[in-house]
Amino acid sequence: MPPRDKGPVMEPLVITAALVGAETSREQTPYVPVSPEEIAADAVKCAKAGASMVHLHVRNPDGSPSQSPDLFKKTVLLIRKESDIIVQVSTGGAVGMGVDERCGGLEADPDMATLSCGTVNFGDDVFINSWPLIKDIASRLRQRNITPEIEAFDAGHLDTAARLAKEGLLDLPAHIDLVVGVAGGISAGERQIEFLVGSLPKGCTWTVAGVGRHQLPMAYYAVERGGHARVGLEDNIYLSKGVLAEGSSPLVAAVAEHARRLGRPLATPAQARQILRVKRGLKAAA
Ligand code: KMH
Ligand code: ZN
Repeated sequence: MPPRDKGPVMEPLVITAALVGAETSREQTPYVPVSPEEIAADAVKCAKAGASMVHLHVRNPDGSPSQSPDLFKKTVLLIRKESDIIVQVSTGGAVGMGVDERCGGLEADPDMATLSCGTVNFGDDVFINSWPLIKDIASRLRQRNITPEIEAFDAGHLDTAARLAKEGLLDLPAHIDLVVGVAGGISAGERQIEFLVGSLPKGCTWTVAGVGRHQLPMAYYAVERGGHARVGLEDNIYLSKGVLAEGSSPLVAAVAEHARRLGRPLATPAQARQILRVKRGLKAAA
């Protein structure tokens, strides 16, 4: 997609690399990292390519999804030895996990964690986020002083975030990830993004995570609109039609290149902490 005309000066771009996920398999792509060492190495490559945040899941040695506190701790430690990139853990985990298991990554003392704000059909499955479960995870994040990233898979999830704030469980403005293109959630398109952005609680920052073939076009659109972008093998395994991305860093590099063409600077991890209102400062390398 060709870059659009340069607009006004925009704030530095935060690129999030979603490295692993719970669903992407080695059968689909040999490039999905599995061990803590592989995940950390990919995180460092993504940081070098221009990402200022990683969104993390972990895997058992056989490749199946895990939310093991020990695997998260090991992975986060390895990343922090090499990089000051923001570490955001998933509290979504995999479909079917209970809330305690989903919150396993919080034991690794991350900078941020996701907070999904509604139930959504997820392909053939259902990703369940009842109101009591959302409140439970929000309370756990608050107790641990971990900054949430709201995950909105559909428009009503933004209303749920506002309701959380009303009940004192979420500070606004917050950072919100607009996930578009999940089969069962809001579809991927510029019109959909415009509606979601127009529906955000006042002052919220936003990222777009496009799923599948929509990933790069939606990321480019977000860059042009002054939002932020999430890419990586969790959501999409292809760099272009039929060409597998060799890890998440080529996808990060594509978004970074698009920003460069538009004259939009990339956020450093320190700038990203400011932009996303991350409560915790830089972690000392272990
Ligand atoms: N794996 C999905 C069911 C998150 O990380 O917070 C949920 C997910 C969301 O990936
Ligand atoms: Zn995730």
